[in-house]
Amino acid sequence: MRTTTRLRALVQRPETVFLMEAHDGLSARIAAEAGFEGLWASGLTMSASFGVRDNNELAWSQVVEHVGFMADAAGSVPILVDGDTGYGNFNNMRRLVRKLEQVGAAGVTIEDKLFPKTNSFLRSERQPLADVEEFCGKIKAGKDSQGDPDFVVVARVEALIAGWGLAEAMRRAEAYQLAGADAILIHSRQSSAAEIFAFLDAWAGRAPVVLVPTKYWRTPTEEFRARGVSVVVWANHLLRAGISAMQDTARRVRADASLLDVEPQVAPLQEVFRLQGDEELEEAERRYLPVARRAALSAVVLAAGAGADFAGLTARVPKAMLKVQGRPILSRLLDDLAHFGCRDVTVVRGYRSEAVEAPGAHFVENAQFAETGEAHSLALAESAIVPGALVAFGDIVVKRHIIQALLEEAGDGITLSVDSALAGHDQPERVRSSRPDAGRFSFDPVRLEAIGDGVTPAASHGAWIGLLHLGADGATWLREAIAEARADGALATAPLWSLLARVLARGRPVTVVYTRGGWVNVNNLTDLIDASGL
Ligand code: SPV
Ligand code: MG
Repeated sequence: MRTTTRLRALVQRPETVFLMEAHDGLSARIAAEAGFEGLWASGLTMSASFGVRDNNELAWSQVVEHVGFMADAAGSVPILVDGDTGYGNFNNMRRLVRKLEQVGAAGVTIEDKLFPKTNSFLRSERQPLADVEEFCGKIKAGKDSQGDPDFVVVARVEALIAGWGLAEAMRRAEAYQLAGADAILIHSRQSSAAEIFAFLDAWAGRAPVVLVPTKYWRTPTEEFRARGVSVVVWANHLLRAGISAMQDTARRVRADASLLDVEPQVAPLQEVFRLQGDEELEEAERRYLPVARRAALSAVVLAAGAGADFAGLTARVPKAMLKVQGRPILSRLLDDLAHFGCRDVTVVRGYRSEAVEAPGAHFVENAQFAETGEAHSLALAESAIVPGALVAFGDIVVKRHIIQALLEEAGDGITLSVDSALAGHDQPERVRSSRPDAGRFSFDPVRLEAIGDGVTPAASHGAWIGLLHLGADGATWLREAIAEARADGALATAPLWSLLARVLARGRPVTVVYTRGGWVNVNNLTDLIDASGL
């Protein structure tokens, strides 16, 4: 149902409806969540929330734009907009109605004062009233320009506010009803509802009546219901509640120079995100974003090994800390990962662990690095095997385009970077896949068919470079493989590729992304020199 149709039904039904004031998208959502059937976009509180006066200091177009945010936030809950005097003559009113409809407002109230208006509770007797005939023309113009037949136009009578008395209020209300107003808002600044009730008695239900009991707030709500009042507007209470809470919080934080006392009292940040609708965005990201960018990127880097062939260079540091072009291999790798948004890094260290530095990383210690292998190191970091995690050897130097290509292809499963330049070579991480690297783009994913000892060097299509991405399923599959290897006693000394072979053996699809060179696995001095050339 359209919000206009909803508001019209609320105004026309016999029971009283209560509209809650809102002044921005957040308060609109809060009021809608509280269960209000309709909202009042108050001129006073919208102005106040901008820090300006209720004297048309906000331009009409700013109000319209602002109401658009409120309508988005309120969803199916209709908004009656306080349109002040219509911001000019009949012509301005026409444009106001058309624009309010476009941003999703369900109705507008205009008051019979002069532009620029003053709030009804300020210098009330001095407030000039509009000429009745001119104001009737404005109502007609508004009704004639609405595109949606259910859009509601409320005419607000300010005769009691300005001290003109009941007879004048009646004369105006009758004229406005005849001009086509859908309802009459009769306003009062008295602390008792006596003059409002006198009006209601005289009016005798000729058209729906809207009340704003800001000043006669003591009146029991039952009295409004009993008199058949159509709409009661709680016109400014969310803003005022916010002012009190903000003043109190500001004073306390200022006095304490600390958040200790305040933090438990204020809405949790999580509540802010919820009200902003973050959950919907997360859901949309699952539908529309490439997989690799959905989950926050994290990494597990295996850097426990000593590295043998370095002519004494690794006497005090593990090979991941050897420098390539002046920077440790590990630092380079972490910088490259950070470039792609990876901030959450777990480094498994073992040999000379005190020499492994990686600012911001979590460390996991593999004290048995000498007797264990890669799979054991990875298993120690099992809690970091999560969707969106990259797993990397700590001794690889890669060009960034390799990481980029991997992330672009990454799916829900497991995706590996494979160097096709090593096809036919006798590499430990040799790979056979569903097709060799044809060097051209293809829509068909390349599937891993076998890895490691299961592939003869001659039959290999390349070698895995020691970098992989885990999607939501992939993280589960890798943990399953670790559990299986642990159960059959193979985990301690197993190479990482053997876990991937286990994943394959369970029939899980593993995707290959080809690269040609552009990386070095640093295993000896020659590799170190090669890596400097990248
Ligand atoms: C408003 O909320 O802006 C109103 C009601 O118009 S009153 O402030 O009482 O005039
Ligand atoms: Mg107002």
